[in-house]
Amino acid sequence: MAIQPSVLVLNGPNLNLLGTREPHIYGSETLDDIEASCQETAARLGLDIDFRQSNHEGELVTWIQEARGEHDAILINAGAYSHTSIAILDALQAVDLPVVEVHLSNIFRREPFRHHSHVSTVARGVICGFGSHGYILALEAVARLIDAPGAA
Ligand code: CA2
Repeated sequence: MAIQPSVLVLNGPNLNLLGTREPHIYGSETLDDIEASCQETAARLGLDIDFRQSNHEGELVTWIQEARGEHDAILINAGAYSHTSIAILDALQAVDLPVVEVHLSNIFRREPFRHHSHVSTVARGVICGFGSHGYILALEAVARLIDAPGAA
């Protein structure tokens, strides 16, 4: 069987707490639930995914750097680092892979400090406000961008 395109799915700080607190903002699913739906979607789309979470900016930067030659695209919810991290922005720029950004909440309906995302300045597109379903929509967008076998 042919090798399938591979997508690195990165989740930033505090997203490991999903499903335990603030369900009115982030929904009641855990990050494991989201990974399971992403794996199902990836199988349908003919993609491999490598799904990870870190609370550490440097670890996310290292994973982005290491994606070169290993993955075909990056899907990222950088959490609060979206709004603050030039280091993650620089790494995404340097790796030169298509980037799709996702947020569970609609960051534009929230506090003004969430309205700007450094990640958005390098992303091919952004999906926000649809809760965990946003990850599915984002994977479908990635599949199209990289011509995955099951892309619509
Ligand atoms: O809406 C999103 O996906 C965010 O990236 C989530 C980040 C937030 O800083 C961004 O502005 C928008 C926060 C993730 C924190 O997740 C928690 C989950 C449960 C309990 C507490 C925090």
